[in-house]
Amino acid sequence: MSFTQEKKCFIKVVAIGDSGVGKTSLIQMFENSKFTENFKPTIGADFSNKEITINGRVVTLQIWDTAGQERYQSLGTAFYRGADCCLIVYDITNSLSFENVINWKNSFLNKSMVVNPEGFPFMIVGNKIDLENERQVSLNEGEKVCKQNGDLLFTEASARTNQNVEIAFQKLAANALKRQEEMQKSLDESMQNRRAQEREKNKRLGRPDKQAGQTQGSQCEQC
Ligand SMILES: Nc1nc2c(ncn2[C@@H]2O[C@H](COP(=O)(O)OP(=O)(O)OP(=O)(O)O)[C@@H](O)[C@H]2O)c(=O)[nH]1
Ligand SMILES: [Mg+2]
Repeated sequence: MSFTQEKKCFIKVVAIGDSGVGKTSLIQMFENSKFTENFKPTIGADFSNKEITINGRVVTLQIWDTAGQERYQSLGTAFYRGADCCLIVYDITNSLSFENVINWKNSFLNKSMVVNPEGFPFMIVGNKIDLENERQVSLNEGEKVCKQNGDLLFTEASARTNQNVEIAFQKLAANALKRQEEMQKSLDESMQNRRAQEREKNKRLGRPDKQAGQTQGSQCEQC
C-alpha cells in the first residue's frame, strides 16, 4: 500500500435542526453509546471526532453539534464552512420541527457557501421513534419531502433506543466520501488534460518538456 493510500480521510459533518429534536443525543449515542433524559440545550456549537471504517478505509468524522436555539443562528456561517455533509434532525412528535427541515437545508446551503450545492450530501433524520404514541409526522411524509427535495438521504431513528443511529451516520459519511472521491477524480482528470495540452504545445514550439518525470494525478490531499 502506498503512503497516500494509508493516509486517513477526514469528513466534516454538521448537525442542524430545531432545538430539542435530539441532535446532541444522536451524536452522544453514536459516539459514546450513552443517552441522557435531561435536556441541556447546546450553546453555540461543540465538535468531536470519531473514527469509522467505510469500505475498509479508516475515516475520521469531525462532527459539529450546533445549537438549534434561534439566538445562536447568526453563528452558523462559522460552523458550517468547510462541511462535507449535513445531518438535519427533526422530532417525529413535533410537526413544526419537520416543517422547518427545508428551511434548515436552505439556510445551511446559503451560509456554508458550498461550492457545488447540487448533490451535496444531506441526511434527514426523524428522531424519537420510541415515542410512537405521540407521533405527529408519518414515515410517509418524511420520505415524501426527502424525495421531493433532491432525493435526500432519510431515516427515522431513536437516540434513546439506538435504533438506526449508526446507520444514519455511516450512510451520510459514505455518501460524503464518494462525493469527495468523485470531485478529486474530476480534478485529477482536468489537471492531466492541462498537462497534456502543455506538453503538446511545448513539443510544437520545440521547448524542453519541464513536466517530464513529474508524477501525474494526485490522491485527494486529505485521503
Ligand atoms: N424519547 C426520546 N427522547 C429523546 C430522544 N432524543 C433526544 N431526546 C430527548 O430530547 C431532549 C432534547 O435532546 P437534545 O439532544 O439535547 O436536543 P438538541 O437537538 O441537541 O437541542 P439543542 O442543543 O437545543 O439544539 C432531551 O431531553 C433528550 O433526552 C429520543 O430518541 N427519544
Ligand atoms: Mg444540542
